Amino acid sequence: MKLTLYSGTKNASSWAMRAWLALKEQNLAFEEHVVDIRRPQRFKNLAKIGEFSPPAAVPVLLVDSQVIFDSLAIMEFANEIGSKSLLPPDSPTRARVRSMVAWQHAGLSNLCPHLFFESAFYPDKRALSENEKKQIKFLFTVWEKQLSASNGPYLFGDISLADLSLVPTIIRIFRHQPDFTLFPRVASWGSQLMQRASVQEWLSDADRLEPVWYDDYLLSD
Ligand SMILES: N[C@@H](CCC(=O)N[C@@H](CS)C(=O)NCC(=O)O)C(=O)O
Repeated sequence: MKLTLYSGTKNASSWAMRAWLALKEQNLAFEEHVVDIRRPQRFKNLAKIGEFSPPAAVPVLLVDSQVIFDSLAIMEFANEIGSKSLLPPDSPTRARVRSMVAWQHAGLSNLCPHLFFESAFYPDKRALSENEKKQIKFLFTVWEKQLSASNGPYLFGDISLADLSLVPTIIRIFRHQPDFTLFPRVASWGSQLMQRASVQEWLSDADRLEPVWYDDYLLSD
């Protein structure tokens, strides 16, 4: 079975990162094609993806000649064929992991459109707005509670798709110096996640790239 991943520019493609992480965490060998999704070449490059994948977006995984699109489907596929399990063994907990993943996939919060992935790689970060701090506090409260219930080190004990799907969100929040005072478990969970070999491999490439600048960043919300 030959796996070919059409990924995206590493400091701009949070969705591709999720799929890529799941494949790496499962030790699956794959050929990677990084699609340059920066403007203006983005449009021409994604149109080419549209020739074989209906959403014309990345990530896309080819399994031999079969097309799997959407990060979530790719993550689930990696979980199924890889050597370990990224979902817990019991059904209710497995469903709760999927709840977290689905929440993230459906947008999670109003944070991401303002604190976009690209901003995690800007050399100079703006301060978080009061609204962003409020939303981060809410997410941290949810995660702290879950980490306390599972006793960590990851959200549901062992690493799962829930943790991997949240990595890009963690990166953009953690790199904007949030207040961890009330959230020690979140601080250590996020740091541990960011130290994983797979995440470090992606970040070392992403950090070397020219930042993808959007003026909107300075408007916050
Ligand atoms: N729901 C999709 C979202 C994919 C997505 O929006 N990818 C971005 C790059 S990170 C993209 O290719 N956007 C192009 C477009 O939406 O036109 C997934 O999870 O894979």
